[in-house]
Amino acid sequence: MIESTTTFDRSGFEVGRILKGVGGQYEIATSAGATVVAVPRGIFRKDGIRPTVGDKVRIEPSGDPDIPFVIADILERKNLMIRPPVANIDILVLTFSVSDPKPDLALLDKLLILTAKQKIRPIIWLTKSDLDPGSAKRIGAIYSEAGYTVILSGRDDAGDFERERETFSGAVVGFAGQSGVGKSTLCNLISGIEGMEVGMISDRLKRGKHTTRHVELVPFAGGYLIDTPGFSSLELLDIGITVEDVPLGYPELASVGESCRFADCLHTGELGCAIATCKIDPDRLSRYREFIRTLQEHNPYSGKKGERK
Ligand SMILES: Nc1nc2c(ncn2[C@@H]2O[C@H](COP(=O)(O)OP(=O)(O)OP(=O)(O)O)[C@@H](O)[C@H]2O)c(=O)[nH]1
Ligand SMILES: [Mg+2]
Ligand SMILES: [Zn+2]
Repeated sequence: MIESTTTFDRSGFEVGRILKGVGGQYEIATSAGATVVAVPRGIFRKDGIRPTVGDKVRIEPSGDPDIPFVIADILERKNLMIRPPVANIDILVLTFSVSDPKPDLALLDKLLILTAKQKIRPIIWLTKSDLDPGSAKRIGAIYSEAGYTVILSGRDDAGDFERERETFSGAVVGFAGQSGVGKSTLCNLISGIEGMEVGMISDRLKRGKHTTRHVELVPFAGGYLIDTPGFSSLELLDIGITVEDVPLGYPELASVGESCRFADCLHTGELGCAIATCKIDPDRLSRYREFIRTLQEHNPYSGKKGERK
């Protein structure tokens, strides 16, 4: 149950940001500095619009002493993530453990495509490097050479975070990744507040128990950290990614296109393709081709222009 701590009684609208939602009620930090509880106005449900954590909203008094405010309006969103369900993110920390659980690099590559499409800055954070320092270095190098910001950390050691501390300041920073990788641990470590529940790793299954059950914003350095529940699969088709979007997640492919015979070459076997001259990790390239193939199977007419010429 969310407690209302409101003290302001202004009439008219107030703007705020949704910090969390439980059972159809939303906790909102207002620009006036109060934290209030509000329910959406009935009309949202009719329109199929759901207030989402991170939303900037306009609220007004409801007249009901139990829940004193209603959400009257949702302001235009900069972006909307479905998994985790969060609006208006500046940075998404793609959190992967080098071991326990084993990193799913296809999931990482899919999230890199998604963040590029949504214009969210990705930061790759590899946790548990204490369990396998060699793999941490190897995976970290693949992605930093591709052009991404990579942070390595270990148990009770924020690792490279200090180097990137300024990047986090004033930003709305979400954490996404498989269950048990250490997202809640990182939120606690960075904020210095033991606010997030951290799961126990089951010895038998070597998997994290699904401890974080809802999305929540934690104020940090003038912005917010957003802890989210873990997830294990993401289908590109389900999140609206098309064949043309896939290359967005591969900055290392950006310049090779100029050397390919066709300007819109997808590097999947087209005539005159210059992919052999590109310095890309072979596993990343084969996952890229697999994504293109899967999406083309669902829409055979997309992304084949180069072959038809
Ligand atoms: N060895 C080691 N263990 C870690 C590290 N970071 C987190 N852990 C442990 O991993 C387990 C899972 O951590 P959580 O922070 O709950 O993971 P989560 O990503 O929030 O998991 P969900 O909420 O289920 O999505 C806990 O037992 C942590 O103590 C690390 O860098 N090294
Ligand atoms: Mg968690
Ligand atoms: Zn090519």
